[in-house]
Amino acid sequence: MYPITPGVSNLAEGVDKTFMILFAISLFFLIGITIVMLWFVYKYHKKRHPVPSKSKGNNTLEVIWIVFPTIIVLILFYYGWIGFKPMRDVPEGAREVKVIGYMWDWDFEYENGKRSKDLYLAKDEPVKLNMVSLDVIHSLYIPAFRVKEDVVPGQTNFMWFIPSQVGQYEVLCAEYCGLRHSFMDAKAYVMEPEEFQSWLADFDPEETEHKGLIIVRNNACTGCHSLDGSKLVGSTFKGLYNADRNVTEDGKQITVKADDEYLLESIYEPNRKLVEGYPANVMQSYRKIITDEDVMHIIDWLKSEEMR
Ligand SMILES: [Cu+2]
Repeated sequence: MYPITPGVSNLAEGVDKTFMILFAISLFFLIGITIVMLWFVYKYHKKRHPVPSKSKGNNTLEVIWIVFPTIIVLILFYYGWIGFKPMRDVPEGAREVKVIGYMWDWDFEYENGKRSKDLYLAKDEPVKLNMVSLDVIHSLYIPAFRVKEDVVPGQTNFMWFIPSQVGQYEVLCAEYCGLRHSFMDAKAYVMEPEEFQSWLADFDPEETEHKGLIIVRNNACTGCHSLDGSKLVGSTFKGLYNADRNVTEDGKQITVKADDEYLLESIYEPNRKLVEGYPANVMQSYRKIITDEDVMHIIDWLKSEEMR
């Protein structure tokens, strides 16, 4: 359940005003048309009007129903434009955050290289999100800020806003993107600027993660393969190295060891030896995407203490 929060960004007022005007006009016509319809059903019932009458047209009516709707759509356009225009005008000096969407998670990267799974923001500071997708079309949606923008592979989209209230808000994917689309959520934390600065500074670029893990994460492998032993769309990476695997190869069931050779093959030809309990043809070949050298880093990482 998402509580209905009031809009807490500089863009919220324009969006909410447009929505309310649209809603009010729709409600007016819903009620108006329903009443007239019910009245006509009563008034022109066959019992009271056994003989249909002829009508010859009515110029006054014609003019009214051309002019009125035109005025209404122009009003809608005006408020839509007034609400939309500021969304495209990014103020100078806005903090830039890179957003990486992939099946099925979000990564946020800040100017100093710090990365996070949730979005951290400073209150009253403009932020511009530069958004890319590693696979299919996603859509970054933060209802409380009244912002939503598609994240399209092969291009960088952006949105910007100024969060105006400290708090914790929902971040969602609003474009159906596959099996675990509904898991593609995160939080947006709006903090006081000083608090945000100390959060941002709490990061040691020297303290790098294992290269294999970085490759695995950058290729979005973790969308399907967990790091903690839980079963997702694919099997987990935890404890994988040298484990026995019950697989089907050419229709025959065999048991193999997840050694270097098997791991390399599974990345390049994932459907050749299919592990029991997992569907075929879900994973594509990474031959053209992950180099032999990168595979060696991944295997090295799978051998490491944290993954055994
Ligand atoms: Cu998505």
